[in-house]
Amino acid sequence: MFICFRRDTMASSSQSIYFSQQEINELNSYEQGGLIMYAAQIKKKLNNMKNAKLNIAVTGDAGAGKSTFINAMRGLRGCDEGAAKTGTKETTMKRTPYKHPDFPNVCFWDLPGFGSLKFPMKDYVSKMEFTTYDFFIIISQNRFTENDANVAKVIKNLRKRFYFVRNKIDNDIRSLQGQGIVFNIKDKFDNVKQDLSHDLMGAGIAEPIVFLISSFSVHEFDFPRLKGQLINSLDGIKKDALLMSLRSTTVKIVEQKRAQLKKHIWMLATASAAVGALPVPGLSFAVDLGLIGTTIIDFRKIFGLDDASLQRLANVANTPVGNLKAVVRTPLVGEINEEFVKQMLVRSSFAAVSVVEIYLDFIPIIGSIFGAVSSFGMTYKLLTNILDELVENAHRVMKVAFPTDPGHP
Ligand SMILES: Nc1nc2c(ncn2[C@@H]2O[C@H](COP(=O)(O)OP(=O)(O)O)[C@@H](O)[C@H]2O)c(=O)[nH]1
Ligand SMILES: [Mg+2]
Repeated sequence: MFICFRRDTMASSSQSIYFSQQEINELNSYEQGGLIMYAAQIKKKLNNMKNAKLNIAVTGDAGAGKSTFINAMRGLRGCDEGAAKTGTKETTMKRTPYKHPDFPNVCFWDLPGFGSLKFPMKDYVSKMEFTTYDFFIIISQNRFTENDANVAKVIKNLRKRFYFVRNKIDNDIRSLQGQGIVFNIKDKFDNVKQDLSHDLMGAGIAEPIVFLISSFSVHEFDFPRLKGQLINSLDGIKKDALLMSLRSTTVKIVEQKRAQLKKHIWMLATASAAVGALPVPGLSFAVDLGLIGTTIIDFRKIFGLDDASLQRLANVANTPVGNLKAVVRTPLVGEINEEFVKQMLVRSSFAAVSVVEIYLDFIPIIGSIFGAVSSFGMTYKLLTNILDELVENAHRVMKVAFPTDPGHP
């Protein structure tokens, strides 16, 4: 088998998104030690990636829509199991955590608005444990207040990021329409943003970033742009944690997930070929069938193609789940066990494996070792095919769920 390595956009090994230079040096020092040590290290990294924690704070006055926003980010409606209660009077002065239903390492923290509390800012900052978050969302249902600006200043001093989210924009649009006012939505949005930015700058925020959203419409207004900005503001494994947890509500998100997961596959293939690899009857090479099975299940969840995710998407998109399931055309959504994985490998081993393009996060010195191990190439190819198949299905599902997304081919 001929294998050609492709390093994607990486200019040099020091620019790995997942590995520090020290880790790369360590990995490359295994040249003499062989594949097993190397692969064990890679597997450790995969586990770290899976367990990467992300803590997102959402603050703002009572009634602004914090709980509804948190539910939207988790793909839930207010009535769904595990959803944050909405429309209720805030009775707690404590922060409340809401884990993502599928990716519990991603946690949204509902913080009572500073304005509703009777204690000074420094107490608010320590009680709400400001130092523990990766970034902050400051949410309002109309203009931002001085309290919002003061909270932002504290966050800035902590060298953390914050975003201003003006929620309930659907109400504004409805109210204009109700009055028979003709307006251009882009101009209207620009005006609202200018006003909000003006207020915030007046309160001492240098370059406020403002998004206009409706927490009821995750695929409309600035919601997709907000998600994009949040993803881009993070690096490495935290970036992946957020991206993978986001519901596949736009073509862009699905494609970003595909691009990012492609960079995981060489690691998964290395671990499968070396760490838990066992000879498989009927195959001429040893692989870790369990790891491949778990990976398929993880990928499926990431693209929202498991039963629970499809149901949640149907709820949010207000479409019968049967309409979504009708366009799913892959056996990858059924039961995944080791026998299933083996059959896939047996079938794919008949396909010609001539050139495998491998996306590497960095060029390992022992890169040539992969070429010698056919189980690496087979697993790599299998997982790449699986990823592409799931992505095609995710696109079909989304086209039914959100037919207005302009990104559809
Ligand atoms: N029209 C509209 N209503 C919203 C939106 N977000 C929240 N709401 C409603 O506003 C009320 C307060 O929302 P909630 O999430 O409980 O606010 P919280 O007190 O900040 O947690 C509830 O009745 C929500 O249904 C939105 O984007 N658009
Ligand atoms: Mg609430």
